[in-house]
This record gives sequence, C-alpha cells and structure tokens, in this order.
Amino acid sequence: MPLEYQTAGESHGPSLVVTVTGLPAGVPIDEAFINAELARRQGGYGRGGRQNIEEDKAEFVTGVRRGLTIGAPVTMLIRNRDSRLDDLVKTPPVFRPRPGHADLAGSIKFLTTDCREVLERASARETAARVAAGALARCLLREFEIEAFGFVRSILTAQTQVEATAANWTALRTLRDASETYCPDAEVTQRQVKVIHEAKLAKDTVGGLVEAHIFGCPPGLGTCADWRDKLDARLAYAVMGIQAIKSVEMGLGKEVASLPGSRVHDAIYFDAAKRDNSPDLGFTRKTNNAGGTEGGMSNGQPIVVRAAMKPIATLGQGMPSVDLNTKAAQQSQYERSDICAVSAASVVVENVAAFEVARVLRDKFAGDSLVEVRGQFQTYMRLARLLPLDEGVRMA
Ligand code: EPS
Repeated sequence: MPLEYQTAGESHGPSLVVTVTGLPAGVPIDEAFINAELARRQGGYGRGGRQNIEEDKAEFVTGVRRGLTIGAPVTMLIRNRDSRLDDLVKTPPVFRPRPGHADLAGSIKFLTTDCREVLERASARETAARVAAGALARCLLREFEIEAFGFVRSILTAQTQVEATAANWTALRTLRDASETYCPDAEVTQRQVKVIHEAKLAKDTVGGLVEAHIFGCPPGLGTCADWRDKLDARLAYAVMGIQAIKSVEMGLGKEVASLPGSRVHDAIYFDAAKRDNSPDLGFTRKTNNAGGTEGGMSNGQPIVVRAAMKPIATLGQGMPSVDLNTKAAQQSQYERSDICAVSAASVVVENVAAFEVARVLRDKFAGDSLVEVRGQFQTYMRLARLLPLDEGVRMA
C-alpha cells in the first residue's frame, strides 16, 4: 500500500484530522517530536492573535498500540480551541472577497456569495494536519538516518546567504531555533523582524523564501520510469499544494536557465573511504546544484527544495474588491490574521517534503513490518556497494 495521507477539518470547526496510510508495523512514534513540530509551526515573528488561543497537539485515535504503529491507518486529531463554525455572530458571512485568498474563485465554484463557506477549509490552518503527517513520516525516515531541516531564507528583501550542508546543518538548526523568524543568521533575523514590524505598522503583509534540506537519502529513491513517481515531481506537487506557495525550485532552481552546462551540472568523483559510511556510496560531488535529484531519483546528495510564499492575503488596509451581493466596489473584508507566516511555512515545507521522501522510500522498500523494510533497505545498500555485481550474485 502506498504511503499517503488525507486531511480534513475547517479553520474554526471542532478539529483537524489527518489519516496516514501505508506505514509499516513497528515504527516507534515520537509524540514529543510531532508535537514540537506542531508548536514550531505555530510560532515565528509576525503571527496573529489566533496562535495565542491554539495549543496544537496530536491525539492518536487509530493505528498505534503502545507507541508503535500496527500497520493500520494512523489517524491524528488536532483540536481547534477557537471552534465557532456554526456561530453566525462569531463567524459572520464574508461578502467582500480578499484578493489573493480563495474567497472569489471558491465562492463562484460553490455557487455562494458567502466566502465563509470556502475560506474555512482553504485556510492555512490545515497545514497543522500536514505537519503532523510529515512529522509522523519522519519517525520512519529516522530509522534509516534520513533527517529533514527547514529554515527561512528571506522575508521580503532580508535574505541570508547561509549554505546548509550535511556537515553544518545541526549547528544551523541551533541558530534557527534561536531566531524569531527561523532564519539561521542572527543579523538577517533582526532585519526580517524589522521588515515584518514595518509591514504591521503599514497594515500590510509580507512573504518570503523557505528552504528544506533532507539529508541521508540513498541514491535511487523515486523513478525515471514514470513521470508521476519522479521524486522531484512529487516534491513540487506536494509543496505547491501548501497554502500561499507560488513557486517551488530544487537546487539551483531557475538559475539553471542562465548558466552553461559546465557550471550547472555537479561533476562526479569517487571516494572509496566514503563507500561504506555515506548515503552517496562514495560517489561524491563538490556542488549540489541539482538539489539531490537527477532523472527524478535521489542521487545520494542532500535534497534541496526552495519555495516562495506570497504575502498573507488578509490586509489590515484591505484591497480594492467587490461586494458579491451588490457588485458595488468595496474594500476587501478584514479578519484577524497574520502579518507574516513565512516562519510557519518553513516548518510546513520541511515536513511536507519529508513526507514525500518517505513516500518514495516506501515505494522502493515495501513490506508490512519495519523489520522487513529495514531488511530490504540493507540488501539494496549492500548490493549497490558491491557493484558491478558478478554473475553469482545476479543469479542468487
Ligand atoms: C488564516 C487566517 C488566520 C490564520 C490562519 C490562516 O486564522 P484566524 O482567522 O482564526 O485568525 O491564523 O492560520 C491558522 C489558524 C494556523 O493555525 O496556521 C487564513 O485565512 O488562511
């Protein structure tokens, strides 16, 4: 069964729910880690009043026994404290759509003039469920020493130039965790805080760039044989599906278009000392412009995904819009919201990207129990290190 997930729930409904199918039995569930990721998603400078109300926690309602998966669908429930969906006073209709939100297209789609019908499900509140799914999948990835690290690269024009590598990412994680904006660069963090504060004073909003790096992937996850299961395609699909994301890149991204091949492609070397203890099996590179995939497959280098988040669509000053009932020109409706949620988006992208890596890992290493999956993984790694395989091994 493929590794997949389905979320449900509205922003101000009773709860969010996510069901993850396709995990093998025997995966240890690190609840503290999942809840820490949920808490991180709630933070970051520039968040609105809602996060003072919520305290996101995953309650396991199916698929887990005594801290281990049992090979059945795993369902997690996250309660909304600000639950008021049926209260027409506290959640009144919204007739003046916000440019940039789902309001206009969604209300026409569902043949209503009340954007509330649409915005409750479209809300980025749903990303809590996606983070829970990704963090759960990371409990499986950890068994194979695959780790994810996400951070904020820029907010508006305040951009860090730090480079994350397999050697420095844990040190960067400490810097990130000390940063109000989740940027592993103290000087740039200060500039980002200033940018967000100025946007707040101007009743405006700001977006930015986030990056996720996934370390420890062996070569050969994903496929070159079918476009639907290419790892880079899966990552792009999943990350573009996050609220407010407008572009997704891997590695050098769009810069590949303006450089010659000799400066884009990552030359291949072999270091025998790394053959047995490195996910690249000793096939080293001095650059990682490809962002860890070639031909739709992981190539043993870190996976690097970058995404651009647009500014939040709910502006304190409003934007020119139209009343859907009267068609009269009106400013868009203001509802309590965030000024900037780029920090939160970095947590979402980190976990959403990790889920896709877990998905392709499961595609390659099937099996009902973690013991079987681990056995298949180890066999593959052993054979890959033995290449070229002699006739005896091939026929065994
Ligand atoms: C959102 C509007 C705000 C955000 C929300 C996304 O919610 P509220 O209307 O309750 O203030 O805070 O994000 C979250 C609740 C969250 O947990 O990330 C929107 O319209 O997309």
